[in-house]
Amino acid sequence: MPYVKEVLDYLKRTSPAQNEFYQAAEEVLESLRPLILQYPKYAKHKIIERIVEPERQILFRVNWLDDKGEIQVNKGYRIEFNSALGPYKGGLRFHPSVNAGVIKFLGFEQIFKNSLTALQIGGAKGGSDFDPKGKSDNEIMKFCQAFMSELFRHIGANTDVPAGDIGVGAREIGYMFGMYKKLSNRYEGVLTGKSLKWGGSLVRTEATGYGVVYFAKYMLEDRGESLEGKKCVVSGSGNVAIHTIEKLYHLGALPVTCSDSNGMIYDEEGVDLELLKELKEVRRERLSEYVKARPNAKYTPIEEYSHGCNAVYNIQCFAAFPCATQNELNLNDVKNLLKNGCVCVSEGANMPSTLEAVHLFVESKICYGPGKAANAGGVATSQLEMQQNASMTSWSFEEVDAKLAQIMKNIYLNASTTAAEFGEPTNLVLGANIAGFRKVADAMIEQGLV
Ligand code: NDP
Ligand code: 2IT
Repeated sequence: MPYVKEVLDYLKRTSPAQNEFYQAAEEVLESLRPLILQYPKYAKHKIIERIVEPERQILFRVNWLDDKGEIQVNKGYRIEFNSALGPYKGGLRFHPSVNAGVIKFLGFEQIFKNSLTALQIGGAKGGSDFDPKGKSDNEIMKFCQAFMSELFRHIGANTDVPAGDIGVGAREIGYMFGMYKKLSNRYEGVLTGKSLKWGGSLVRTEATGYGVVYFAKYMLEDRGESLEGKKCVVSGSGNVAIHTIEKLYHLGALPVTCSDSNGMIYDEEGVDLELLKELKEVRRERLSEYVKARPNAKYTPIEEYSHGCNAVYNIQCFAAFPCATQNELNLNDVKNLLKNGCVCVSEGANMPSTLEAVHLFVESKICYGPGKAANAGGVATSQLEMQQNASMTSWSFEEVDAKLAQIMKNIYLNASTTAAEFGEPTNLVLGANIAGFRKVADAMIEQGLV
């Protein structure tokens, strides 16, 4: 069927230089072939052509004063991709690699991820090329305020509800919420991932990482396996990686690695979670500092990785949890994982595997949970935060955690039964893409041409 190539050619022509977006679109479009062939209504209503085009893209200038009194200028983005299922929802990323193509791929993935949660949320993403590394607390505040001084007019509790992502955690959400409140004169659940002291939900901080591990647990249970006593590798050392490691310990597994953009730690006795939290959440230091407190652990700087490989995936393991960033795991890494006996991969990051890597994972028939299914626990718990804000109540940790576990189970069941319906029971890429798409597409048809 020519439509995948046609649509990709159209995207490349009309939205040039957005490689990450083409990659995300290609993966989804490939999966949708059997659905589109079987159900002519999607072609008739031109759902594919409509769904790859964001409903609205907001690009803006952010200027702010640094500590030296010098003017700094950054780019700001909010891409409101699809509102068929609810208010736009998705995180904000502050990282120097951010550009329109990165935000667009993230927003596109978010449409299907949010649909899989079965909650009422549309898909969006935003952020800036601002680099938080090395900035003072005052500079972070100034930037967040400047960013919100434009974004505030586009968002609202029933319109568009941003949250965190790379480089945006509770501190940044706090500064942005303060500015939104001042400018709009409204105290409302316009951002999620808020502090527990003023409207946040218990478990939101932990939710993405916990959800990634719940997803692995459900995939493995279906094959009579468990994580207990098993060696696991984790990449990244931010919010998602830390809480993936925490939940792995809860389930009796042994996480032995973590990484940042400069290198990786291999701690054979198990990553010291308290030390990692202290380094990353309190002291905000580089991972290389870890070995000063744990001399038995090994730090490998990125310059020493084997050519074309991520050293995290060279470590023998039962299960792998990529929790850093897009395209951190390539074909060589999959080959290394499979050679060393890895039988389960659950993605915490968004699109951490290259397209070739995804194909080999699927072909290998190991348990492979693609990001848009496996990391949906974060945004799902954000929606639970919205529910609590709207009803002016708050739920206990146990209550939210139980809801999160149930949502992850339902996402796994939905993806796996949909995969089976289309004749490939172990292919959760196919299952997640079709299940996520179908709900949005049907809503778009029912809501008419708007
Ligand atoms: P954090 O900012 O807390 O941590 C990011 C981690 O990834 C850091 O260890 C960082 O290392 C590393 N990293 C970032 N960019 C690169 C890069 N270019 N190369 C190598 N390492 C890199 O972010 P999160 O933990 O929140 O996000 C991690 C991933 O999870 C992202 O893909 C995000 O989109 C995804 N995600 C996050 C959710 C959430 O709720 N926070 C929900 C669902 C998905 P360094 O410090 O050196 O930059
Ligand atoms: O990629 C993601 O799902 C997130 N960064 C979380 C989004 C959210 O709105 O909680």
